Amino acid sequence: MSGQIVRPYGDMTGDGMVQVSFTLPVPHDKRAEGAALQLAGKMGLDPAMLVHARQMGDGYTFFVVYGRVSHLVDLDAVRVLERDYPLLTAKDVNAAVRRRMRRKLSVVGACIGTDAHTVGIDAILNVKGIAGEKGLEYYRELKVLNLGAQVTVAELVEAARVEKADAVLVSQVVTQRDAHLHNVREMSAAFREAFPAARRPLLVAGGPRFDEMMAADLGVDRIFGRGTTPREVASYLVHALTNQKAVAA
Ligand code: B12
Repeated sequence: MSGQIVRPYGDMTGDGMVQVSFTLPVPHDKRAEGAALQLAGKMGLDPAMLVHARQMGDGYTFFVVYGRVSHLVDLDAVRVLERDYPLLTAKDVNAAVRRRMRRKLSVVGACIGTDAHTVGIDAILNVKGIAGEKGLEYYRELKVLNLGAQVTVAELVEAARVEKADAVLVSQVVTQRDAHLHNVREMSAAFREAFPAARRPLLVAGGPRFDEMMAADLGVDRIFGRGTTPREVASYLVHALTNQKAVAA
């Protein structure tokens, strides 16, 4: 159906215009600008216009190129992970935990590996929260331990054991050399090794550059991407732990 096919919009509906930015390891001169246009051409931008070029330190130039692509987007072929659980208020989350678990739901969170970007996990866990929503610490029926940055997998497993964690929340922001993927795989393997299946905590990974469809591949129960809010996470925990998983007393 033609209504399901769209093209990028730049100056006019359906004109296919897009803007891309990238850096080349060359000093800024005429040849560098030509190189940027060559790359844009190979990426399928035709015509391609250089709209910005600025040297970034010695020997690197940052470019913005505006141009036309001929590709079409088929909206029917788009596959995304839709939220498949209800979004609850804090009051409903607390009530569900009280009613179904009859004890506090224990959450342990950390930023693992060498990653020191704690703003994301803090936004989800700490009272101050994000986007006008309070973090999980605010929920009376959740017991939250935020281990902070650069936590090793061994430390995380041990903390989960001591805290009798129902859920372990891991943040990964740095993606250089796919560190986020390697670290999460290592973490999930360690939890599978350390806990029998029935007692393994729910494993949740989050960060701005994860593909939410990769949970099974990474061995975790759920992935949350950029723009996640604490309420979405609290609602998911309640859904997963009080509906689907046998809750260990
Ligand atoms: C602040 C910042 C820093 C601060 C971090 C301070 C801190 N205490 O966190 C400092 C200055 C220390 C820093 C250092 C570095 N940084 Co930095 N940093 C940033 C910056 C500007 C913002 C990140 C941020 O705070 N975002 C705001 C939070 C709220 O968003 P978020 O993390 O996406 O979190 C949300 C979701 O993703 C999700 N979420 C995240 N985690 C989790 C976890 C769970 C369980 C769930 C459910 C959800 C969830 O929910 C959150 C709320 O919506 C980004 C660029 C950018 N604009 O994003 C670069 C950036 C992340 N940094 C980068 C780099 C390269 C570095 C350094 C390597 C730089 C250097 N050469 O030293 C070091 C690495 C240090 C280290 N060991 O990790 C790169 C990473 C590139 C890559 N491909 O990996 C970025 C993208 C900048 C860039 N464009 O180059 N950085």
